[in-house]
Amino acid sequence: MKKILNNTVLVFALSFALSSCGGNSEKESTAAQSAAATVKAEPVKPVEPEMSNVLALEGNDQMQYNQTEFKIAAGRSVTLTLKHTGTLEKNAMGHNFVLLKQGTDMNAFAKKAMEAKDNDYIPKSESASVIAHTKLLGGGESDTITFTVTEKGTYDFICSFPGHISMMKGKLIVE
Ligand SMILES: [Cu+2]
Repeated sequence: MKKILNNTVLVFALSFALSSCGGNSEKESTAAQSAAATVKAEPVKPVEPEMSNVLALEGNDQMQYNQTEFKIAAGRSVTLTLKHTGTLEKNAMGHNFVLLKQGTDMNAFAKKAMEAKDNDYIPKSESASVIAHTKLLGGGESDTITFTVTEKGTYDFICSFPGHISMMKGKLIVE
């Protein structure tokens, strides 16, 4: 998106430069127009995550992840690093990454998680629903985990800190 904006700005700047220059011929302005048309006609590609086995995820003080979709290969070991880029403490704005098995009701899980403060909001009663999870992090902290998902499909990941699931959730696509 940023790149497209930059291109648009560049084209505007270019056509302005061409049209404002005194000896501007019709040919030049036509060229500028067709350049603008070319850029505008460029299809806006949907943001498709690339398949990777090294995943980087961030959480911030605004209760947001910076990514909501990852794509990985089935049966391949994956490393995920969660970084809390904010400054708020774990008690106020803690973040984690919890990858849930398919078929898990993530809202029910999150509800149970609220009662599991003593275990960093990973409810022991629901451990069978968890494929992998990071530590609960405060501002400036990070944690790296390694896991493998063998079955193809789409999996939910959430931050299980109380209330955060409303904003902090995403999909892990296993192909
Ligand atoms: Cu969180």
